[in-house]
Amino acid sequence: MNPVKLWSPEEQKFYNEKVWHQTTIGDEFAMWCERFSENTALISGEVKVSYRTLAAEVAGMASFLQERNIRRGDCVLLQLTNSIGFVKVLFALIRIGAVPVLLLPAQRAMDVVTLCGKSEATHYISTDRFNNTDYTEIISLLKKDYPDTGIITLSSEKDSDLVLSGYHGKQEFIYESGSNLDVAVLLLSGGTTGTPKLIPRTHAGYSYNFRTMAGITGMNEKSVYLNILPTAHNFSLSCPGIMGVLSAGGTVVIAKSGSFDEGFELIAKHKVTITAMVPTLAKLWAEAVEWDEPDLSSLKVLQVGGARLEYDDAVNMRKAFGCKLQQVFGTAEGLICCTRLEDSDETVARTQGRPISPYDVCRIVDDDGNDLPEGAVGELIVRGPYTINEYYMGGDKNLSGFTPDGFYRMGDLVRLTADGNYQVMGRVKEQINRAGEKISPVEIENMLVKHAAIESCVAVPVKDEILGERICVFAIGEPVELGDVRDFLLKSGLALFKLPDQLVFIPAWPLTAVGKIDKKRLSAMGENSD
Ligand code: OOB
Repeated sequence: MNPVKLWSPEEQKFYNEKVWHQTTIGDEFAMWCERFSENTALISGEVKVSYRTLAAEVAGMASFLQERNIRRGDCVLLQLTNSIGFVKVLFALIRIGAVPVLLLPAQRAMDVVTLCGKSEATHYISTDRFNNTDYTEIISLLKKDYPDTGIITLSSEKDSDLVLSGYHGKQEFIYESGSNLDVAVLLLSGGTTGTPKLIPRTHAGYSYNFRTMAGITGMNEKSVYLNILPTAHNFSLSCPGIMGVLSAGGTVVIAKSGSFDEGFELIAKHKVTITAMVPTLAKLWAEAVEWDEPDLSSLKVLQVGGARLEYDDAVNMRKAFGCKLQQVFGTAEGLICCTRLEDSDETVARTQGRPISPYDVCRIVDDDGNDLPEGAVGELIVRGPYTINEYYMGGDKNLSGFTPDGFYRMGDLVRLTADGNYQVMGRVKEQINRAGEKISPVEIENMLVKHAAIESCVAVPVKDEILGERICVFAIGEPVELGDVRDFLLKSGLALFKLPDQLVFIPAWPLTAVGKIDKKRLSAMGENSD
């Protein structure tokens, strides 16, 4: 792994004294397992794993991975569906001091190959097949471009949980603790251009993140967290997510799908106390509550975040779920804001909350980087003890993504309310937020102009009742069907969730006063031509 730009020596000294633990997440994991050894750590289907068993299985897995030549500092691509296997491999890698690159299950070959190159990954760990993704295709492409990358495949047998085929760690794994400023995981950015960027989260910063969120959401040994969103996403991994819940000795129940049928059953059966969803999913579940009448009495906290939550939806959700609602406005790059459990219903429904740390330095600035007066709408920029200072191997993304004085540009337009909470008003960055999935228009456009019938095209977000925003492509050229375009993009390697939902052919581009393509206008046209 290459070096990563960290905080200034003064900041490091201050954070080390006031904020951070001096341990690695690997050390901490071992401590949780010892402290909570008899508690149930994970549940998936009929399988229950105690902390004691988890520690032993992670050690076995770590030994196996070491036998496969994975070493401290190696970057390892990890592309697994939510499962006990995922959690085991994740902590095994972290225990070794290797750095998991957390790919989403839906990531296609093109992204995987590019990220393999960027991270100089030594290994790729995945499963054989899941839903519509054939991982063998990804593997054969990887082998072609990076023949030296080791491939480890987990098979998905046994109640669809992931069991490693041929997995047997023969000897005890060799453990040596690292520095709290080593990189613990590489997360993927929501991404505004093409391939996602790599986000280097250090042990110190990342554990501070999940520990603080665990405190704010009141996690303890009795907490039962239902994991629905992809485990590889920052929300479900550390806000408090799996890591925060395990750090408190609680239980993580792993759902196999996002369906409310399964979810309601799991909540009732395992007395789930907290779960996290994107707004679209929470809305769907809230509607289902009305006619399904599930037993949700154990539920204390419903976290909703990742995309804009409308006021009315927030009100309905709280009623339907009959528990506290918490809005979470965060980013994989660091900063997490959220409403607090003791906030009034009005604050929770109207705002996206406030930073989780007193040491987060947030500013709202105009286009020229000047601070704006209170109450004004501007871009949110931030630095602090768990926000990154650069992307890993970021190149010029490190210039555009951060201010010269080291603040991360969130790319969101926000305003601060009189009671000190943020409201997300819109975006500076070009990005489509489709049900919480962040999609770069440029990526779709670059691929689609290669289609024989399309001369030029622009992808824009269009307001959508179900998805929040849907992907609408405007094109100039010979009209073809949406299905044709989707097939073409899929064959070109675009991820399923990035496929356009709507296609509109127009004779000429609407332009702004300065002659740029008027994307706001296009978004409005997309709404009307549906
Ligand atoms: C979460 O992280 P990312 O990295 O996938 O996306 C971050 C972006 C934010 O910059 C913002 O544009 C949008 O997603 N966003 C929201 C939001 N939460 C995130 N926009 C409006 N309201 C919200 N509540 O999405 C993420 C990471 C950790 C926890 C929760 C979400």
